[in-house]
Amino acid sequence: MDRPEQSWPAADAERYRAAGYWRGETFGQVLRERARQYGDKIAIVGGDQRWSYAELDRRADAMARAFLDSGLRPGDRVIVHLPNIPEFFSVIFGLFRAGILPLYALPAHRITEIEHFAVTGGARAYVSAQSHDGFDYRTLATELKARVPGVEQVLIVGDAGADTGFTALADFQARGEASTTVPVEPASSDVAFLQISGGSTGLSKLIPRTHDAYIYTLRDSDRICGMTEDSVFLGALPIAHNFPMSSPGVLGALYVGARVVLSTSPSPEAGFALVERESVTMTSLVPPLLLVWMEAAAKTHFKLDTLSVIQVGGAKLIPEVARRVKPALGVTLQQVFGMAEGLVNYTRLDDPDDIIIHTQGRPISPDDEVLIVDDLGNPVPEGETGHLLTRGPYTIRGYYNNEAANQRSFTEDGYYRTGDIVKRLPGGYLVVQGRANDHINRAGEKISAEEIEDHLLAHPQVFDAAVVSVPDEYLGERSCAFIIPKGDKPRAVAIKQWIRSRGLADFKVPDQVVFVERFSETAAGKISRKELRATLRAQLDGTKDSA
Ligand code: OOB
Repeated sequence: MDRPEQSWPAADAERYRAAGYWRGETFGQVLRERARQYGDKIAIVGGDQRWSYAELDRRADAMARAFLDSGLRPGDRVIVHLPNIPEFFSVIFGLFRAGILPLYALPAHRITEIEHFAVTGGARAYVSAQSHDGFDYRTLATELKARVPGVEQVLIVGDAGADTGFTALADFQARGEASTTVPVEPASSDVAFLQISGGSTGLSKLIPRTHDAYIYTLRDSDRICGMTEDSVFLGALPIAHNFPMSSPGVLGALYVGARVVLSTSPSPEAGFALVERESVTMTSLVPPLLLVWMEAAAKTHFKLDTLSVIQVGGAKLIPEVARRVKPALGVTLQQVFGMAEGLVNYTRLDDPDDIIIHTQGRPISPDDEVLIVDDLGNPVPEGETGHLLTRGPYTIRGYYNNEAANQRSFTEDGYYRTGDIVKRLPGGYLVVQGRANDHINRAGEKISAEEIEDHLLAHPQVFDAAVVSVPDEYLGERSCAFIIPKGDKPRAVAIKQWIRSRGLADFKVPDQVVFVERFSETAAGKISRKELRATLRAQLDGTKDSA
């Protein structure tokens, strides 16, 4: 690992190996092994491409050689900013084999987020698609190269554009095919890639995940979720996110020799056609999408009867909706409560309905340690609500190169402070009650209030700003920006446009803008932003945009 404080203490590591969790496998070896076992069996379906395990293995080899020949070295970081397309896999498995770390960005991210990842991750290359969802990523890449000189190379899936200096991925791979470079296999205890945190306070942090620990979650997730070599998993959510990537997700599917089907849109229109055509057995959704899928299923002419499990997570699923899943879709619902930092909880497929409907599941591992504590850090009595702390065989012990965040987010004895407020039922099942800190969980997308406030404060007509979450029937939570104007009051639409113009993901644009003359006496007297936000949230009560 890069820095000792990010790794597990030697005694814990030894315990996790002895328990058979960490088996010394790397992603590169796993793919080689599956290509040997499954050869021509189709591994990945996306657009008009169908790649077998052997084909993916061959492409990954070529990519690994091309990355090394291009001057990248083991341990370097590369931003992977791709939608749900097969090339996602040739790129990441190529990087894994070369010992280079992918840093996963979400398709919704824009220049400001990507620049932050490039700088904090010290990225040397950027890989994106020509365009997706009406956005041309080549313009982002041009801006990125101008802003961050450390990003030396840009690879584009599709047309790299004239005079951009970018390389088309197909050409890059062809170079790798002609090369004789032999990559050196990384160690299984090495960091395989960097995930990004939801960014509960301030900007997103980078999460180092090792081969050993991540592959362990795939193996046990496959078992818990019933993923076998006969399964067909539909990647409908953006697969760069930890949930559809590994719970058990697309990587869990490949781990066990199943088939991955990729949808570039999470809509039921796109998803249902693929379910019927590819006989999909399992997929994962966030709660608002589940609602849309249930509604659409009542009217669709597509056959969905191969679907047997739908997993729902990323944000709280309310019991009233959970109860309707089986009748509406004829599938088993599995609730998933996880985090990119590690801990993942699942309801088990054979749990009684009551557990499946009312809880967010229990941890993957018998060695996941879960502590529920009060504000002072003392354990609460069993069954009572408190802050969730956790450590275990796949929960990180520290963020990548971020000592300040590590001080805040980890206890001295290595527990990760999740920021979630939960209670624990008999059997270890967790029920999520809310968040301790001010992030907004908008349909599973995490937004840091602080990050948006900083951008609002940069507006010339904003004197002060506070961003809060508001309960929303459809999204779970939406965002509301309270603004004290400076001089002429701007219009709400102009404020929203401002956030967009700052080069941020669209989901971070405040859903609602409310202008106030001042923060009320009680609120203004508060010392912390956190208390101010709480006071403002309480005062909201169905208010609409001010302008
Ligand atoms: C998943 O990962 P992240 O890193 O985007 O977000 C983690 C946070 C959790 O700390 C919690 O606040 C919230 O998302 N969350 C849920 C939830 N699942 C996640 N809140 C309530 N109910 C749930 N079922 O979101 C993630 C990673 C792996 C698997 C599943 C989700």
